[in-house]
Amino acid sequence: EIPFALIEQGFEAFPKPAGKKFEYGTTGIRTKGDTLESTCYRLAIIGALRSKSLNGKLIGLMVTASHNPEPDNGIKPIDSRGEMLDVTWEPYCTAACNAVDAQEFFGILKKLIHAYKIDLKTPAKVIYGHDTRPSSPMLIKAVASGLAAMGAQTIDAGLKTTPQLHYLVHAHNTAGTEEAYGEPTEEGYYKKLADAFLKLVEGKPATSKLTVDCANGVGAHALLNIQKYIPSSALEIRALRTAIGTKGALNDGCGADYVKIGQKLPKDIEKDGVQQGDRMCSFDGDADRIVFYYLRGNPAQKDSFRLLDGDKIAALATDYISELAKKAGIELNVGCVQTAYANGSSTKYLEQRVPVTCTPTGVKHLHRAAEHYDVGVYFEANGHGTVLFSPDALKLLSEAKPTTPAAEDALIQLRNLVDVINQTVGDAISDMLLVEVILRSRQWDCEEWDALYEELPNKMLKVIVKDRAAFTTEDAERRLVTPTGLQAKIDEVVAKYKDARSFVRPSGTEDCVRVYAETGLAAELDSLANNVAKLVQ
Ligand code: NG1
Ligand code: ZN
Repeated sequence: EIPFALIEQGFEAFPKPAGKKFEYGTTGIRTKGDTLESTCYRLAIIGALRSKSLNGKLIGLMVTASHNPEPDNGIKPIDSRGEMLDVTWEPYCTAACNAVDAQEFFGILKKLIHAYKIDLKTPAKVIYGHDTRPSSPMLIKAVASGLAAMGAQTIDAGLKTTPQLHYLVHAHNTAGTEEAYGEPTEEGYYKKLADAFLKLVEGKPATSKLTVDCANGVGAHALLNIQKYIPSSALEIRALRTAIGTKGALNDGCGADYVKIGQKLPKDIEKDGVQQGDRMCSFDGDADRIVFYYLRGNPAQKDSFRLLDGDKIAALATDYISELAKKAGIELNVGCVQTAYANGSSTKYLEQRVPVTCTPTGVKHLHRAAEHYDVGVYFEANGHGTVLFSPDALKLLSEAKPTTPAAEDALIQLRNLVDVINQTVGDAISDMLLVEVILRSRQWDCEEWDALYEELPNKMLKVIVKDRAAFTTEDAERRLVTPTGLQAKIDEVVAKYKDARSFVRPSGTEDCVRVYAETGLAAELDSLANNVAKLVQ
């Protein structure tokens, strides 16, 4: 039996803001933090049911709003293998969060229990964590209360990066099995990544120091901790924007999103003595994204800023892994997954080397597509991504019998790469180490990496519209279906520009519509973006 009476108490204690409509978006439910208590309480109950439906496997609930402004927050359920929640559960989540009274909420729970034949006697086990936002403690209380009402067994993971929580879920559920992913603790996470990293760079001369913008978020905590396991002789790190406790600092003028969207350095970073050629990177607020950048040529010039985004990381990783597989004499089908936001030049570059898939925005889509390859490299342009090795690939790697020392060396590198890369989700810390390994191994700095291809000038605009739900898309979000007739108008505008591409889609995490524009001619970029945006308004 479901403990309706108990659930109802919490339901009344965490009332839904009147008139507010919640929507399960790109990564769970995300909006202003002070409106989310009811949602957190309700998703905790659904989370407990999800665990029961998976035979009591551990599932996760992460309270974060990633790169969004500090007053925002969100809650994201994590499935038992550390991946995003099964998409077929999303409509139930949306409906549950919008239920106006306890009866409607119970009705949705009953439907869910029936649809997935959930045995309520199965115990539920849920781990939850949060980032550094001021609203997190209050929301965590609502989560804990929902789980308590369900009698779930809980693990309060406290302050974690999003990828750490994904890691913990997967590590717990595989502990003691053949697939054991790692020790299911935060320390275990650091040790696993650090061990693999140290093996990968052993004997390779260290490159120059890496400057890291931690977005004043939880990434600062993780970076500080992993440095306990990676001596500065192996990787010299200069951590900036680490003010976790400072109100209003999170993602403010810094972080991966600020750098990627603005295509510029974190605000005032010159004051930290950043110099031409320095290798720099930025995490986002929950440390699941990373972008790199440096200053090329005269730093006083506007175009000296050079961004090495998710697309460039994908190119770097794809080439490197393909080469290692070849050297190791192993047939691996390496593929790459991108979204419509991938720069046209990166797609062209990758397509000349490996199969490339385009999916809708949101890592849940990329992740699933990447699983179709032996090695699936997936990155959103904004720096969210990872590399997945399929069970078959892992088997090949463990069973291969290399016949030359060079092949053996390549094989060992591949095996260690699997461990340095977070296999559950995009992870800024893990991706940072991956990039450092590849650059070190090639004895490259940013300039050589940057030279893989030249990006087409591109731009993203946010347009506030009355109802973003009026915008629906097809063809991996590259074309609008509704509002009727709008796509034809966009096509007409785009046709006027050379080598141009532009598309419009509703954001899944913010109340806006995004316009992306890309052209062969930098001088025409603003005009293209603005003209498409005008059509949308
Ligand atoms: P939306 O708001 O749906 O565009 C944004 C990012 C996604 C993803 C999510 C989750 C872009 C264009 N969109 O989604 O890639 O990272 O946030 O954080 O960067
Ligand atoms: Zn994030």
